[in-house]
Amino acid sequence: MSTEAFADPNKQQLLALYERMLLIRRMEERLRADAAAGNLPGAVHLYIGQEAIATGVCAQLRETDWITSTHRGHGHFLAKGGDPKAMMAEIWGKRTGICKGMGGSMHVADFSKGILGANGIVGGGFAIATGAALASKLTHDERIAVAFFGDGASNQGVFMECMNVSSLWKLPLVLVCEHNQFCEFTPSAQVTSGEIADRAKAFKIPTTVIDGNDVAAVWQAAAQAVARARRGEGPSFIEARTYRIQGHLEAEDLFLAGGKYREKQEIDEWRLKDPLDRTRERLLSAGARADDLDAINARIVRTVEDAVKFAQDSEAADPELAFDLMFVGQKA
Ligand SMILES: Cc1ncc(C[n+]2csc(CCOP(=O)(O)OP(=O)(O)O)c2C)c(N)n1
Repeated sequence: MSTEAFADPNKQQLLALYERMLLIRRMEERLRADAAAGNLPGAVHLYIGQEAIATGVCAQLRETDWITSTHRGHGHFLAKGGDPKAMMAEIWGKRTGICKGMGGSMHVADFSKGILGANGIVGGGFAIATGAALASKLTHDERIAVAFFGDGASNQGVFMECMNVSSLWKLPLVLVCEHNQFCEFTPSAQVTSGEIADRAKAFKIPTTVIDGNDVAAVWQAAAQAVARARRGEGPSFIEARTYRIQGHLEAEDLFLAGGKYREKQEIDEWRLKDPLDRTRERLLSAGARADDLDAINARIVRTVEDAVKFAQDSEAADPELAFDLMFVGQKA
């Protein structure tokens, strides 16, 4: 990308980033526990270890900007300002959920916050974000669109189509590839040829490859890409290198049936690069007090407990609603 200089987040900004990452982490740790206990009605794909990416990017967005997400979408939803209670209730399959409990983990969405949805279709967000960016260009409303996607999704053909038109038409789009090293139970190197950034370069889209576990690096790269999109100069591509700490989905052991696709040692090595620990260290070096950081954590823990209680106390989703929500006017 360009060499335009963007400042590092200051201490206040870093604190806000840390708090948002903590929210995502603590929400998901609770989901992990509830998945293991068999309390959740569906599968959850956790974002643990990747929090810096959604957080750093969404911190550069306005509430009116659009994002599209993936099957691993809780982090994007929360980073863009989605309500923790409504998300938790959705995952628990409750009427008070953000989609009335009809979508579950892979469909958390809130159009009022620009969250166009998590998506169970790998690569399903590309065309939605490109369409949103086209709409924004046609209506001159200054909104930009961000598509979050995995390295696996970059092998979908629609990725090329969306890069082609967004570059040609200079759409206000930011493509954020979260390279977490795996595509389900297969290491990326076995399914993805060459460098993903080279695919974007072929369409004359500016690219940058960054450490996705460094929230300040993500924040800066996003600032640059967002500024370019708002200037009407077209799309940018960010590849954020990271690592999926949890399984592809909780309970993956059942799928693997004793099989193995990575070594524990590799996971432990990446734990040492934990984005939250690194941000905490950075804050302490910048003069933050450990007590204050612990107080933020305590506040977040209460937020998560409230969200879980709200979900548990809510009524189960109403299957009858499927007729109204999916087949408008078709009710028998
Ligand atoms: C169109 C489509 N093909 C295949 C799948 C099955 N599937 C679900 S997740 C996944 C891997 C996606 O990998 P990546 O995009 O890197 O995201 P990650 O899971 O690593 O976050 C696959 C192949 C799907 N959901 N949709």
